[in-house]
Amino acid sequence: MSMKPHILILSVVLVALTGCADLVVKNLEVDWESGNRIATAEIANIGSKDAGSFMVYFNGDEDPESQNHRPQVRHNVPGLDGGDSVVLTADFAPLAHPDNNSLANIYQITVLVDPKGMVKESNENNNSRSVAVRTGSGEACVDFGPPPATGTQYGNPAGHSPGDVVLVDPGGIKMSVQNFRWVSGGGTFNSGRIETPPVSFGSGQTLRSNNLNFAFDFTNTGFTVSKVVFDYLDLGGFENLSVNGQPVPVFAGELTAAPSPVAGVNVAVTAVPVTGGKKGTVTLTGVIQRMWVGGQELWVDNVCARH
Ligand SMILES: [Ca+2]
Ligand SMILES: [Ca+2]
Ligand SMILES: [Ca+2]
Ligand SMILES: [Ca+2]
Repeated sequence: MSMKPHILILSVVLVALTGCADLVVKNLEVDWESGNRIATAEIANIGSKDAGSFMVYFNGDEDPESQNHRPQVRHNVPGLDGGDSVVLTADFAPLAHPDNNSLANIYQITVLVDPKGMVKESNENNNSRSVAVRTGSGEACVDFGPPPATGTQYGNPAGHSPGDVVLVDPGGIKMSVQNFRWVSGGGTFNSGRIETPPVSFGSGQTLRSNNLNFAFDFTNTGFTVSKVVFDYLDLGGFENLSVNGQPVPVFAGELTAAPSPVAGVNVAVTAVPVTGGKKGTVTLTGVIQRMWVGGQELWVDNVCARH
């Protein structure tokens, strides 16, 4: 026995009237490793009706909250059918700013679906999800981009003065420029540059020092730094190195002859020959707040601080 036509029509009308969208945050993942500041969320409509246009907010929840440049990424989704889902990505890295402590205050990411109440849903209480960041990652690295753009200048040609902060990494590492000291005494404040070095070294862009020191401040990484590692390429001249402000004045000589320990921090330097010089890795082990490094024909890459 078949359904009578008027009952069928009534059923269709009822479904159309009572059917509702129901937006949910199905999944949320956060990649906060190695300088990444990315959140990825799957938004689903588990209802029976197209949601129409709605907003999705990715909030970087902070402690303490910033007065300005509070980190938030917004998406506008034009529509989502019942049973469908969409994957949205939020890259917080470009939002790093001194006003928000370069994102170092973010302790979790919260995704809010339809925060403006544009969509009527059968359930309005399942529209958010939070995930903690920095789940013991304990690492921050500066790989010299991009950003910054290739060819970015530091020091004298950029109009900088000693002590100027010239780079703040999303991981919280701050880099400033400082005077370089010559082995013979005295010193200068010359230049630095983001570039690809003349000899295969590091990965992608690197930082060049030409009689200029770079000071790295690790006190805003959100963890106690007990190890700092960086790669160097030395194609001539002498280098400078200091750890936590020691020695005074800064060590000037071959990096491979740097004193150890310095300020209670062990300094280990490896070296292998390359055309025109040498390259290797410097490893500092101990509690490290600050480091200065510079040279005359020196390139540096992958400055990493670890818990
Ligand atoms: Ca909902
Ligand atoms: Ca809603
Ligand atoms: Ca690099
Ligand atoms: Ca040298």
